[in-house]
Amino acid sequence: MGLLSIIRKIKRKEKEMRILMVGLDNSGKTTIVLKINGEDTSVISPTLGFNIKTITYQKYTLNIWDVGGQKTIRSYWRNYFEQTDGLVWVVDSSDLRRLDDCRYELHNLLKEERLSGASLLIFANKQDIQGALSPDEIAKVLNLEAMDNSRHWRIVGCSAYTGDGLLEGFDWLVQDVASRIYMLD
Ligand code: G3D
Repeated sequence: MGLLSIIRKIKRKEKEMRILMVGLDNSGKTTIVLKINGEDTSVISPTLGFNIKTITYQKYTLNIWDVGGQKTIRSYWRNYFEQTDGLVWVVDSSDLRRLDDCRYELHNLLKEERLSGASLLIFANKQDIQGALSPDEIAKVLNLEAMDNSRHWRIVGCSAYTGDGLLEGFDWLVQDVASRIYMLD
């Protein structure tokens, strides 16, 4: 039995998924994880290293890795790629100045071989802020249509403040990952 089959078997038993949350700093990654887990989002400090949160979502255990996005630590993202089932790329849709940077970092990340099989959810976050770009506009600016055809991806507008869109996004991601590693059970 190959290593991949063994990993699949263990995961199937535990119904675990490994989710990597990335994006530029300040995009709202930590707030999203707290909100989805029903925790207080009023006091948040920037993620300097990484946080791991294990949450139960539907019938799955999600191990969510929330990795800091400051420019100086982006080169360390690659240390977290191994065995990633789902990738969540969080965008601050109101930070128009940094969208070029955001597009560059996303496409750079997607070149990574070890992430080639991961389902990709893009959260167009901070939709509650006036002037924020819509998910369609974000998709255009980030040039998402240029992505590899084999990639499973979706963009969902959300607000980590109000919680709007978070379940829609995670539902899609978990179902998409499950359809690959648990054969749709
Ligand atoms: P990060 O983990 O990606 O670095 P954080 O981002 O979760 O630390 O969030 C960065 C800042 O954005 C925080 O504000 C947080 O409250 C705010 N934020 C996150 N999501 C939303 C959202 O959906 N809407 C709005 N309006 N703000 C959001 P502070 O003031 O603590 O820096």
